[in-house]
Amino acid sequence: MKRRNFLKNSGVATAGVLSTPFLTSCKANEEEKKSILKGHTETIKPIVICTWDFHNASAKAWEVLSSGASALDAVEQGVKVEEDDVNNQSVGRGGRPDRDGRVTLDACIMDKDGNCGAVLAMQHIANPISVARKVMEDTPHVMLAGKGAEQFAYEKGFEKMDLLTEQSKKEWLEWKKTSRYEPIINIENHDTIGMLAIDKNGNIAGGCTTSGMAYKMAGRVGDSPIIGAGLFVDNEVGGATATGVGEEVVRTVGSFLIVELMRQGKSPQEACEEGIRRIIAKNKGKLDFQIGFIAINKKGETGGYCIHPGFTYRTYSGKGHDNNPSKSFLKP
Ligand code: SD4
Repeated sequence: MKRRNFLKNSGVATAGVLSTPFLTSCKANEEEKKSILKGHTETIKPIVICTWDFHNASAKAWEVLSSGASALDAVEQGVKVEEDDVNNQSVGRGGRPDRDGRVTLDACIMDKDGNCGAVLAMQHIANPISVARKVMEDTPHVMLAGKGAEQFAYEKGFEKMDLLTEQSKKEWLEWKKTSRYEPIINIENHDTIGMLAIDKNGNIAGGCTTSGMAYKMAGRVGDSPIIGAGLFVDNEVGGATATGVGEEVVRTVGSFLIVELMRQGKSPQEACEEGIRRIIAKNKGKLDFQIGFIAINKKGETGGYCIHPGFTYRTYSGKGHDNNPSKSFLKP
């Protein structure tokens, strides 16, 4: 029987379980092998996705991916664009301070091999994502917090900076007038960037960086630098990342959950929806906060879901550069 017919009749092709050992044991020519494999493993790659309408960040990541560099380089360079943008008051320099007026930054990064690094509540350093990468690559640890993270950054050559801009200071002083010193839990004002990329070799990496909840208590850390909560990548399956009220994402280990749901066969969209449903179930009807998840699987399929309408996410691949309105649990 000709090999093509064997595939058709055996049902192997339609079941999508074609294995490489099977192929190597056949006497098919190279071209035929390639086309059969392509049909069964076709991946959209390279591709980058990120939370919110971060046009410049996704464009930067795409530029890095297009040059042939790794997904890890792409997410680091991509999210750095937002860290450097003082007009983004949820990330990097220009971020809103804690209730005492201190800007403290959180970030994490994860590579195709499950290596990861994070910095928590770090002051005076403009690019926490790059410090997180150094933690991953140059230390035996995963997380460095506070003064230790800052000290490590100086040792690695990062510059000391004042992260509080005039604009963020002005708003904080305004907030203090009526705040009664309470942190705010809001629906608006979330601009944390979580980014996931697949490079030309099909490898996945992710990064997430934030200044956290505006006017938080000193020392408060949310989900964004917590591997499994604000970000998770498994190179066999896919990746997920979050924005919104971090406490709720931590309580469900949201990004890890979404990746595991994809491992069990859910699409990125279905997995994000289930991730949000778990949070809603835990909150018993109290939904005065926003969470948005995005996810990508190994094939480059993407999804996003949130509680309140308004969340969007960017995708950039050979198919185009789009800002996608996310479906939401609550309807507009
Ligand atoms: C946090 N998840 O610290 C972050 C906040 C956020 O846009 O997403 N802001 O909880």
